[in-house]
Amino acid sequence: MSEFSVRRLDAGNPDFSSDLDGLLAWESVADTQVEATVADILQDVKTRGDGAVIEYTNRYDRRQLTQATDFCLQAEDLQAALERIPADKRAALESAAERVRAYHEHQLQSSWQYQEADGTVLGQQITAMERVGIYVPGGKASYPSSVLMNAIPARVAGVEEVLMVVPAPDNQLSDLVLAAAAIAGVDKVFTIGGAQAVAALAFGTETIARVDKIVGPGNIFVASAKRAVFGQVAIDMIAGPSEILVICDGKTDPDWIAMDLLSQAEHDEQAQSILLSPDAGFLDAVAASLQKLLADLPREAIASRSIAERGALILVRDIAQAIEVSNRIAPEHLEVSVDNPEQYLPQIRHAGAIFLGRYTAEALGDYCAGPNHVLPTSGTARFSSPLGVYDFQKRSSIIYCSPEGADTLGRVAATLAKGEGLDAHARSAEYRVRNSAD
Ligand code: HSO
Ligand code: ZN
Repeated sequence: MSEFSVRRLDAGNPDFSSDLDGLLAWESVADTQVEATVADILQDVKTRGDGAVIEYTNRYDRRQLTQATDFCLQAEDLQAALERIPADKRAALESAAERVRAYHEHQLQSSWQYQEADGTVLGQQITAMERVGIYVPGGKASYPSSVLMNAIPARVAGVEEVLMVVPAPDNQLSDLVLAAAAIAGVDKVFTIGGAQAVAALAFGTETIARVDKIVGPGNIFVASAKRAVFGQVAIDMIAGPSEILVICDGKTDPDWIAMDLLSQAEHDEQAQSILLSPDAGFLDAVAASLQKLLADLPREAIASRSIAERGALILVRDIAQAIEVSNRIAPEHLEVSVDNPEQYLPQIRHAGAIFLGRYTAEALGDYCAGPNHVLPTSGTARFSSPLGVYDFQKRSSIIYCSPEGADTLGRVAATLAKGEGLDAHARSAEYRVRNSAD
């Protein structure tokens, strides 16, 4: 077992504010070398299409593709994967998908309009994007649950075509990922990844139709490519490492809380797990539980590094102070493991997802509670929200002027247009004003 240690902080300490800054500091990797490589790949795919995609895929993923059809999976391939996976896994995926779909149906926005006294109608029309692309990483971060979380909101929004790209390094593909794609209703799957896949989705190739939005996590090349194509297409957030912050009054089983912290720590060494409690004895108990439980985790090496490097157990005065600290951190996941947790909701301002009560393990939200697990990280919950149906819908304004409305509004618009020195605007409005010759 590797050396165990976890940082202890005290919110009552005068240096706490700078301690917290140190704890939260995280460099989102922006590497100019990577950016230059990505720029070349993007340009190459933009000009040479499928040929470039095939070359990069053969080089980086050690494939032997000779033509574009070699990276296209057929509906039968997805169906076959669904039939190959064990029955219990299939049932669990289907039940998670059903719950995620039901939850997201509540997010559907609808068009609205209202009529003014003179007959003018104003409104907003909601439409879905036509085609979106989901990036699914290969290898160790290839999560079937993420396929559901990205594809289902797009489907619920009414997106016509949902494409998915997933690299198959050394021809390895996860059956669970393909089965999840089948269950979520993904239309087409291409077994490509990296910046070349992002480029193909953003610009289109002979085989891959250009999408309107690219969502889903990826490595530094993928993140850098998504940043670079933003504007050409929409993208979701650039996700940082996973985070959990637990507020506990000290009355939950310390093993439960320790395992909740470890559940995010096991994602990667840079993941961040923080516990806030007013009970110093409880912090000691959780530290002991962490040490005991880590020893038996298959991903012990990753989880213990994450806890040692980025974890913290923080003593607070009371739950109110815990919430203040949590608002400052704006965590991706916040567990409130106390009695009557709902009473604290009005004070919680910044968190990607809030898990209320001792029984609500964050892991349930990762898989099957219903809400999305694609959440704002690294403090971005201050200004952004979970991935949702609204990310695949857009709004158009509707204006219908009655003759009376055109008369009233025309006078206002013409006055403002003249003030801006824009005479065609003024005259265009005045044409529709009654007695405009007067
Ligand atoms: N906790 C991750 C999502 C996930 N967990 C996928 C397990 N699988 C998002 O922060
Ligand atoms: Zn997770």
